[in-house]
Amino acid sequence: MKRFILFVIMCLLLNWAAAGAADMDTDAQPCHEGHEHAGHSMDNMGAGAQLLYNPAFGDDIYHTHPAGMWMVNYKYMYTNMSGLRSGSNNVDTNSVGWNSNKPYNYMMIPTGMTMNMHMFMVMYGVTDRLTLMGMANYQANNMEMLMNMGMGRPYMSQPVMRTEGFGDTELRGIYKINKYLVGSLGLSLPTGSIKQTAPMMGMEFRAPYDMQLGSGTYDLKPALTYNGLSGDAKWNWGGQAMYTYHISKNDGGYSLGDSLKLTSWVQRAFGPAATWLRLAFNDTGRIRGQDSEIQKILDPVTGAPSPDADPRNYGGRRLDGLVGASIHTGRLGFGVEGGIPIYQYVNGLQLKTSWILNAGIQVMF
Ligand SMILES: [Cu+2]
Repeated sequence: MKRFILFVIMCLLLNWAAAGAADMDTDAQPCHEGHEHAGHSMDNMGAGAQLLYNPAFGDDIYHTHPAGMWMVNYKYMYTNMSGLRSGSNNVDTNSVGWNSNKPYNYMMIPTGMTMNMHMFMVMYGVTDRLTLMGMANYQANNMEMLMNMGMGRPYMSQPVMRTEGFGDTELRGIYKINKYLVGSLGLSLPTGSIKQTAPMMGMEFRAPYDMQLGSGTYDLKPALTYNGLSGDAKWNWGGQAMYTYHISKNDGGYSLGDSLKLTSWVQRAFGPAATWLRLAFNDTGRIRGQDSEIQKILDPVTGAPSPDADPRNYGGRRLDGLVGASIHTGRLGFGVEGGIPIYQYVNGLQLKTSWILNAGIQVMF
């Protein structure tokens, strides 16, 4: 609830920023008329004008297209997690072990994880104000773990736990409210599996929540985006607030925590290239409910207790700083963006994010 209230407040702020920008607008910018969005102006905007690319190779920055225009985008998103954290403190592997009076009592100790996501997105401008978007993704997750059986026994490395497959599918309607503001509503369909399995200690379990591929629920994802462009079209800046609401519990008996995502950026164009700085903040709640199959991992006798099988070890807040660059040739654009967390707070005991990389290619026609 507090996240949703914060989402509403951020929307009011974005609205206020847009109203302020409209007030400062002079009538001396005729070249901007008819351009739906800086990131998608395909024609030259006259002397000194630049084609600006959306910093959409990282988080999606929602925008509209002119009627009849298509955009197809492929994006690769990589997340590298390494080491454990509790709250905002790092936790040494030696503080986690089984029945040996360590601060954290677990047999399985995650030490690192990589997430590879391939995203495919299609957009189409139905009218000059309304754009529809569809997005699918394919993911591959790998987790490295140590095992500790206590009683002074050593930490033993375990085979990498892997899951792979299609994730959830998103459909989104995007509406251009005015020159600066875009409102949108996404519906996420539960196409990603929540029943991936993984072997641990020679037994087959349903894999922990973070190794599953989807939310298992229909999710509503409203967003509001503010986008500004300087008079010479060289500078582009903006902000976006998005909320994810999991409508119900899934077949497994739980729902992932609702989340608030805020991002803001400043971008500068240099001829056919552009470079940007971006901040991205994410606040996600704990998992509500539990999956009785995943819960079996926590059984001290027949399981392999691992922190990520406990729904209390989910959610938290993270602020990332990112830098990116893009280049375009005609209808084709390429972009890459890298980032590291500036601030990271996790509920309970979790792996921490160490760096992220996004790279994409998009074509408009
Ligand atoms: Cu687009």
